[in-house]
Amino acid sequence: MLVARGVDEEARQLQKQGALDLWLSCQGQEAAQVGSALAVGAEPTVFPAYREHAVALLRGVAPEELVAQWAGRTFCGWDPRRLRFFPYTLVLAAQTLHGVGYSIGQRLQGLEDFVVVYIGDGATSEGDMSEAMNLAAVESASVLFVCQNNGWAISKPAEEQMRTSLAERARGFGIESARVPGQDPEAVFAACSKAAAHVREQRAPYLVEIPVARIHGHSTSDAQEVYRSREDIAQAKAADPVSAYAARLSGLGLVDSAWFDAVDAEVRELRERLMKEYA
Ligand SMILES: Cc1ncc(C[n+]2csc(CCOP(=O)(O)OP(=O)(O)O)c2C)c(N)n1
Ligand SMILES: [Mg+2]
Repeated sequence: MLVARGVDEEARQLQKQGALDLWLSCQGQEAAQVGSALAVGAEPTVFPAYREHAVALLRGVAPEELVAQWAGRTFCGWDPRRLRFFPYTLVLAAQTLHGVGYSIGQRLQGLEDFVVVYIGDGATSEGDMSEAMNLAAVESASVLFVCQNNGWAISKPAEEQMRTSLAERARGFGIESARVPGQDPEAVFAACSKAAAHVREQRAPYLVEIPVARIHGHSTSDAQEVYRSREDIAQAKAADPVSAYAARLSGLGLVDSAWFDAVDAEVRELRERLMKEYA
């Protein structure tokens, strides 16, 4: 979580300097991403949206590969086949159908068919998501949908987009689901472990909805102060999962300042690597 936070912050700075054209921050969503990624492990193929930076880093995407597309250097940046982490998908919800189709195709060939699809709350309003959930349910596809509900589709609040939770909507399609708060990586890990076991054992889809708090604007081109109350932004910052979990682990005596120093050094090195390559 600390590494993802550091890389994300460096990318934000690089964008301000004009080295990147755009950046979509994952700050506030690290616990949801790390908890879910660690719970599913290395086997499944992951179909991300576009801000799953912590998942990408855990999958082995190098920081300089992660930001390459945002500098306009390439379409993707990493090797999706080798890392089993597909390219970021900017066309909202397109990855849901790609993921379900991929899983079905893998099963037909007798290959690993466990697929994880990441999606935001706003993208679930796209027809593709409904088609993907229905197809996954009908075909009993081994797909875990992980929905990070950060409450916003750019400036459109989630409560203006839906009358039910995503977890409830999934059940309407015949997909089992759970809703777990995204501040605590251990709670996310537990819920996603259960979900992954369901997908593996039942060979059936599952949806986990994870409410998270988006700390920054939708992208570096978005001034969230225009449409979001000061209190709401302050609350998101106060609910920061990275500092909360760091404080919790320190309080329990599980990590000490030497451990934090070592992580800081790793983060500094990665940030310097990014600066050298892009600034
Ligand atoms: C098909 C399509 N329609 C509209 C857009 C413009 N757009 C980009 S991001 C976004 C909001 C997505 O919100 P959400 O799915 O909640 O993801 P978040 O950015 O909050 O992580 C919109 C409307 C797009 N990229 N693709
Ligand atoms: Mg959203």
